[in-house]
Amino acid sequence: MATAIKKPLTAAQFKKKVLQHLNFTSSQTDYQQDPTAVLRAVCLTVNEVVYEKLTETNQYHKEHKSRSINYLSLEYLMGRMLSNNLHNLDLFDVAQKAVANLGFEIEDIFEEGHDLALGNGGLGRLAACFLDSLATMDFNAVGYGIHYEHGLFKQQFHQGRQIETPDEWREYGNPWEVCRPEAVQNIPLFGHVETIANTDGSVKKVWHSGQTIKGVPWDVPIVGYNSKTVNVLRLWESRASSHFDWEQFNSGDYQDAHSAQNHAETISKVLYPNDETDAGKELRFIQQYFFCACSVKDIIKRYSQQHGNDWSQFADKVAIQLNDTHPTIAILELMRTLIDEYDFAWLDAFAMCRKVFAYTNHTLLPEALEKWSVDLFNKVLPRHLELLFSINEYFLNEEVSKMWPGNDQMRRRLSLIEEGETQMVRMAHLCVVTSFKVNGVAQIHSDLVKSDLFPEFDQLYPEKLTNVTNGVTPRRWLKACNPELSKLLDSKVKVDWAKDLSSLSSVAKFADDEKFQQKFMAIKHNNKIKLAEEILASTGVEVSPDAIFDVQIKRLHEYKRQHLSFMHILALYRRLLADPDYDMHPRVYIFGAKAAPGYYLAKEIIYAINKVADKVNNDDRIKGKLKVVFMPNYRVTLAEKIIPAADVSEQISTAGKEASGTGNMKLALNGAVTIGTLDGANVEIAEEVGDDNIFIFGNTVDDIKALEANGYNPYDYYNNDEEIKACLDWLHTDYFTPGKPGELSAIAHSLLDGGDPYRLLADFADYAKANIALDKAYKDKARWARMAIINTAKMGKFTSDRSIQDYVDNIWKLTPMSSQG
Ligand code: CBF
Repeated sequence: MATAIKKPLTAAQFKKKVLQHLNFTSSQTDYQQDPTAVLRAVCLTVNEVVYEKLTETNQYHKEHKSRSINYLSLEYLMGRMLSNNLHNLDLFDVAQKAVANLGFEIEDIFEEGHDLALGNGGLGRLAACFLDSLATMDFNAVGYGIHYEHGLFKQQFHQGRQIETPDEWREYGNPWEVCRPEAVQNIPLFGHVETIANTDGSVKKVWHSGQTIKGVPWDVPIVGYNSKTVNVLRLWESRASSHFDWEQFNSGDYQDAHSAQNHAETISKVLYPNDETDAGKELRFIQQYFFCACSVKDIIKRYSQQHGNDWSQFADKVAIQLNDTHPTIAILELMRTLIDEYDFAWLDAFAMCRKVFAYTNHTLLPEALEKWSVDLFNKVLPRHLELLFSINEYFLNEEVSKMWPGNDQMRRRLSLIEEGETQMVRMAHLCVVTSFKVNGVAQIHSDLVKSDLFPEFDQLYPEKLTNVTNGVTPRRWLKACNPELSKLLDSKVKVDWAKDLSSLSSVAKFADDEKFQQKFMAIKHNNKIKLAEEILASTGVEVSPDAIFDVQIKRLHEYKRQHLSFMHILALYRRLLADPDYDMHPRVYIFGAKAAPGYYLAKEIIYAINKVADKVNNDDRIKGKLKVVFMPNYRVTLAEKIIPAADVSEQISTAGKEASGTGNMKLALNGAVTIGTLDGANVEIAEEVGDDNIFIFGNTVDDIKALEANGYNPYDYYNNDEEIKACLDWLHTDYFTPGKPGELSAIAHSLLDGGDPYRLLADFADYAKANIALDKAYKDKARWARMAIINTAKMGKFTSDRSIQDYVDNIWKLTPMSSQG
């Protein structure tokens, strides 16, 4: 297992198979003009290798009855699959040659592919990185999610404003998925619960559902890198349990004959485009239950195929990870199944759930901690609500009251039900009570989970709360996206760094080597030239690759503070207008971000950045020293182009708000130097690269708490800092929006009268100072090259392989294929 896997095909064989698929699978002989057909044929060729490995993987785990991890996530941000699969199968060169022989550049073929954008941001991308690592490390894992018809919306700008259009990622099919009719599930919803008295005095509960939805699984193979494993991501599509009303259709009522079908299909129609906030819709609740119920049934089915009706080994063979609270209902579904369908005693079922589930918390933002109304629960899942109440009763009486006797306040605080005008179910509490481990996603975040979010739970269950710092797959985020840098690293590192990222630390010894510095920075320069072309094509703005490429790419959210960088851009622009010789190295600010469609201020920030960009980019007075571009439709594929070209990585969230971040890791891995706050994984990045190789600024978590304790007043900064005042006042004028004064006022309002909820003004001066230090460092070419190299060399900790190993050792307790004999 540990040895390198033999190349499965030669270039000649690969080409032959592509031609065969063009001829016999799609009857497309005229392929020279049709790169889409070539893409499809290439994918089908790759799939031949993939499915053979998938069969072997399945057989192995069946024979060995391996313990599995079942990753439940409402989001997977997979991006494109072809390049990644080719790299992981060691077929990249082979495919490149074969495709060149057919008259195409492999990159042009990649461009024909669609992103699988079934996620919003960090959480969904993390899930994708974890699947890659699990397969690479030969663990038995299944990812479960929803087969959304429309993934994350496409973003365009119209006169600077975000416009959303639907994502049609599989309008004409997706070569990477296969439907599995043999694994369809039927999912009940609504209805009522009947209580039947047994002759022995006990009662049996029977849920009579009001509707049944069909869950149809689509499997996307997940190919490990240089490993034996191909796992699957199983995505559930909702369909009506019967097609349509045939009689109604025949009687001419065409519309209504389809209504049940339309209703059922709505469940998997769209990904909710909110990042970290609860959409609060019944449909979202049903989505969650639908995919959890399908997945739990599937997990039980897979287990039963190996162990029949013997439940004694279930908890030894099955672990279920809840990716945030979105899949929490899986807990209640397993409880219900064990009790109602397999006659488990309540306590045994509860004990089983406590051995099987583990939960990852991804945010402290209160608005993102999901709560569902008891009424909604009762309407959609009446039986589950009963079970929830019974868990709550047990928990409060047997655990809370025993730990804190007579403490009603504590019972209220910890209860799974929040009392108030409307009773709400606290999903995170249910997770903590019922999971055997709960983890945060970076050390500082996990510490805050313990100290600020769940301190009482930490007292109650001392070993339960833990940390697993996030990571990213170096296969996609270095090897595939930055081929030139990868080659340079190959030449210096003797082991396969893509599988052992800590081996890159050996490159640190070349950080002062002039020749190596030149090569490293020449690669960065080439990547910047390519990105400059992309920027010109997508925004019409010409930028110089000699400028500093300063990158902020992530979802748009106030806590991430894109508007801090925006304010600083205004400040630089002012300085340049006041003094065109103002000493700064030319800088290009590159933004990429989608705003949730209903998030007003986030959209105003996009608009403001675009408007200021229009002005700045066309102002000859500043001699091209400052450029601002907002690249539309930020997604995985665009990130793969931006990250290798970044000089500076902006990680400037308010301390305590960004749970971890993963873009920070990807950018540093590709030699970008971070300017950031002591937040999320920035703290650990700083520890790894050392203070000399990162620009840390701003208030710490404790400072922010102190500021708040003293009564934070944004006007203190406005009145005492001439630059802040001038920049905020500028936004009320029509300088950037001729004839329309006040069009950019929303940001100023939120920072002043709105109370500056993310303490931007408190960090502004220090951020500006850190930027001066950064500018100075960049002007010193050798110093900057050293910093960039050290960043790449010291990112070993942040491979998702390390995260997965932490989960395996401390939470999941899995054994890889190779060690099972
Ligand atoms: O843990 C993965 C990421 O999750 C989020 O995106 C989330 O959705 N809660 C966090 O905001 C990120 O900090 C984190 O890296």
